[in-house]
Amino acid sequence: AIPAEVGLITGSGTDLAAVQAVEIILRNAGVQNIKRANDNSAVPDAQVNVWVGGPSENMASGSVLQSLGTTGPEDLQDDGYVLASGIDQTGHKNIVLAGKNQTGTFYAAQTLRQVITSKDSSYSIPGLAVRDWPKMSWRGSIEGFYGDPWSHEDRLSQLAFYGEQKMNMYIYAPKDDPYHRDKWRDPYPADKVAQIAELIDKAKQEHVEFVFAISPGNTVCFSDNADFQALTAKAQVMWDKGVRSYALFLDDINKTLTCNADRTKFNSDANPPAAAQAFLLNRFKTEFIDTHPGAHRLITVPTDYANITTTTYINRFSALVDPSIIVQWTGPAVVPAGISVSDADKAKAIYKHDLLIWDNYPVNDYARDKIYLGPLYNRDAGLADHGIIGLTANPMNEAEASKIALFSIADYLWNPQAYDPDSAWQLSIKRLGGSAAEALKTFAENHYSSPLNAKESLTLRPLIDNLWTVFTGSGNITDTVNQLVSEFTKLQQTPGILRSTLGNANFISETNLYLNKDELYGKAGVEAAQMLLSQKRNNKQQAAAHRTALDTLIKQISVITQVKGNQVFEDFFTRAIRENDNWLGVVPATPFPITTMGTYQTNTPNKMLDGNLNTYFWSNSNPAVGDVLGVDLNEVRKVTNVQVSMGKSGSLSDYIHHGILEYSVDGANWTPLATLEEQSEINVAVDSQKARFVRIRVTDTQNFWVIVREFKVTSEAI
Ligand code: LTM
Repeated sequence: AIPAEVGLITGSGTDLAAVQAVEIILRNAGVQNIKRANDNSAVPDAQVNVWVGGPSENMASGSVLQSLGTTGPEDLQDDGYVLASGIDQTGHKNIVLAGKNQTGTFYAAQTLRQVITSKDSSYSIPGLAVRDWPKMSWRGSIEGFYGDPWSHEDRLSQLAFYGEQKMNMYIYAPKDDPYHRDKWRDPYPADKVAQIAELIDKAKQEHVEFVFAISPGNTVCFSDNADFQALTAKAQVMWDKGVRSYALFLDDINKTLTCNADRTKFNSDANPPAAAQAFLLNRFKTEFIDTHPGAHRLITVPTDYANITTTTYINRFSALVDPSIIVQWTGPAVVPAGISVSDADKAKAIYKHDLLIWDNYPVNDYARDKIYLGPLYNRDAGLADHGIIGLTANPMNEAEASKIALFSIADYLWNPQAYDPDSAWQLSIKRLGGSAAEALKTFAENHYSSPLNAKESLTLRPLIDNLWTVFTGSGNITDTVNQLVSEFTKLQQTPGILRSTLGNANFISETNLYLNKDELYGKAGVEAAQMLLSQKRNNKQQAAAHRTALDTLIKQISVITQVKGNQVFEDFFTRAIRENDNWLGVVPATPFPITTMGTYQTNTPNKMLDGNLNTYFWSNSNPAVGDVLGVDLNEVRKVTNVQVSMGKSGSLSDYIHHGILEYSVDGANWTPLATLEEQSEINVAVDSQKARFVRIRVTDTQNFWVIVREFKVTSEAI
């Protein structure tokens, strides 16, 4: 048990931020009196003594660790630590936080916070010995997105969060900070310098490396002295404020050399832009980094940054750029579905430099109507052993909401072997949600999927599927509907609960429109489920009342265009309305297109059912794994043949390259008909199977959109 009075023993070299953190942790654990001492004075007379600092900071901690039967952190790698608690041979209770270095001690404090438990307002710590160290050397974020940069308050809050999560790098590179990119030559105004200086100090306190980045590539004359002076002058201002790490970024620029001096100097090279860029990077390295003792390795990102096969540009860039410079790489794609060790090996072989991943998750600058509140997926555990020295994640413009994903990323980076995305996510929700964790979970799981990992509405989706199974077959419809209603009611109440109890005003304002839309989705879901129940009970009056309410809510939802619709809910409402129309006899039971993909221009899904091979459905992006398209026959029929024609002249590759053709009676349980690999024309005879739905489900990623000229299902009435 943690008593009301504890001793706190520090050494002359003990990390101050660690001591401060320990004091706050102890106070939060009910400690009222902290008796301070240092390592060469008498040990405080307290029931529990807390020793902060490893042998390099606090002379006494080694022997206390020994008396607890634990060895010190000396053999750990940098930033590792030992956290031990127990009773020594003389019966004294001790807690020791011993880092290999100061950062390690700071991390021991972060772990101390996590291992204290509370029950009935008393606090305790288990007897333990933790020996812990990071697998990945650099773990952090890069504010590298387009659109509204984070506010100063956002950044301070991020840095505090990184300290807690043992992340140690923050790269300042907001694309739309004018002084970072467009007006890179202009000095930051004094008020901005003052703010950045505050960030630098905060980062230091949180043991986070603050990397100051400039993106001059669009307008710089690479060989020009005046431009070089402008660059170093800007870097010097930040040096004076405490920056020791720099990045010069060259992503998303035109490779054409814009000034005569560059053309004269580099045009004879095998790749002039690579030669020009390497010249500037190397000059900055020798004339700025090397002349500033204490400066850390320069970081860059090349213009081809998402490759695993080489280009002439990459060949020259990697040959010419000084080997000490760290190169950022986004993985095998700009927004990759995953990053494997084989990708890392290929990247290392072509870039030939230490690689720091610029991970474009959970960034949403290319989809400003979505937020990604799921964990990081599909990064191989072994990346650190394959030339990757770290990973900085590019987050969303929504800073507070980004913390859910960043939590999982910190977890992955510290110990990739033990990383489990789903449990990291659960823990993240628990820590960030506090007493509102349950509501935060409901909210987050309905905004879960990254574009490449379609896993939306984790709780509601199976309940909706189950409803359709029971609705079209047998089972207790009342219970099934009640379960769904209760979950949709939870969704409806979630925004109110988060607004009143999350205690994070910035999270609420960032996600306000999402919360508004979810509240309406919750209400609409209740109405849709109840409409279907009334229909089953043949209660026309009640069904009509729910239908009217549903129609009104759907209109209100559609007004919030700034937030993309939730496909699971939209599909549920579409089908519920169709079931209702069919029941009322409003529309004849004609086949209806189903798809989870968006539409390009006017090439709407109904065009794949119009019997005309010259018109087609065209998706507006590459399909994600799990995306579907097909037909709802509107009643169960005997299917005898399925014929699908995809792609068209001029866009021959626009078809589903990897998929499964499958059918279903209820729209929830599916039976495979054929595996589709690289087939744009499909013709499958079916042995009079009973089905109402036939679809193709995407099973792998591809870099082509999808065109379906015709999706023809031949069937007979039962
Ligand atoms: O990824 C890189 C290297 N550059 C840009 C980022 O600034 C941007 O945020 C992401 C996501 O849109 N894509 C990029 O290409």
